[in-house]
Amino acid sequence: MKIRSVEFLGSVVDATAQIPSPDLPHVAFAGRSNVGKSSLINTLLRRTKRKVARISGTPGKTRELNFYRVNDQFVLVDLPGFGFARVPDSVREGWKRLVEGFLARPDGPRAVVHLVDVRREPMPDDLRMLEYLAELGLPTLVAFTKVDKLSRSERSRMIPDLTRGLSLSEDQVIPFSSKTGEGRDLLAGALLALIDEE
Ligand SMILES: Nc1nc2c(ncn2[C@@H]2O[C@H](COP(=O)(O)OP(=O)(O)O)[C@@H](O)[C@H]2O)c(=O)[nH]1
Ligand SMILES: [Mg+2]
Repeated sequence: MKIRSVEFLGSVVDATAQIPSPDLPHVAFAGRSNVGKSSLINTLLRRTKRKVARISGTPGKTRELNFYRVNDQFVLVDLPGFGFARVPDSVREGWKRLVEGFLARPDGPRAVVHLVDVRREPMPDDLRMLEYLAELGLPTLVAFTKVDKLSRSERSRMIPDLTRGLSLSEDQVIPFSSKTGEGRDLLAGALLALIDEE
């Protein structure tokens, strides 16, 4: 995937709001806060200088869906991260309504990329999200982020363990590093294949 253009289309704070560019396929990116989502998006879109997604300014601050048109080919939807300690139930509920409502829309995303930090125990929220996506029948790729932090032996043990633990198939899983660029082309290719399938 050669990136020719990335255009910010706007934000949405309500799952029933009109979504931008509904004519193009949408792909949503999800994961707990600090998982490396902004970094992955910037690596995927090759934004090293002009970043599209802000990297960890105030984690957990964003409660909105952000839409970016890529190449007039698809719309990347950056979902708000979840899993902050000690947020009030009302905040969690708001997040759930926004994200789950958007995912379930008939004109919602065609596919989802869910991010999991390869070194961390998946959170209950990760499991719930993957279950929800399976229920909706939404094609899902899972990026295991920050693989540069693993030694070779940790890698060969932890990646299969995590894949099994999350009941994923091997071809859904993409080891990824924003630091080394590992997984970037694989993710781009898998994502385009999912979009083209439909
Ligand atoms: N070593 C390493 N650190 C990363 C990687 N991706 C993100 N980080 C770091 O993890 C932190 C959170 O990254 P960010 O992209 O803001 O995560 P977000 O909250 O999910 O958007 C930052 O300190 C990043 O520098 C990676 O692939 N490798
Ligand atoms: Mg971020």
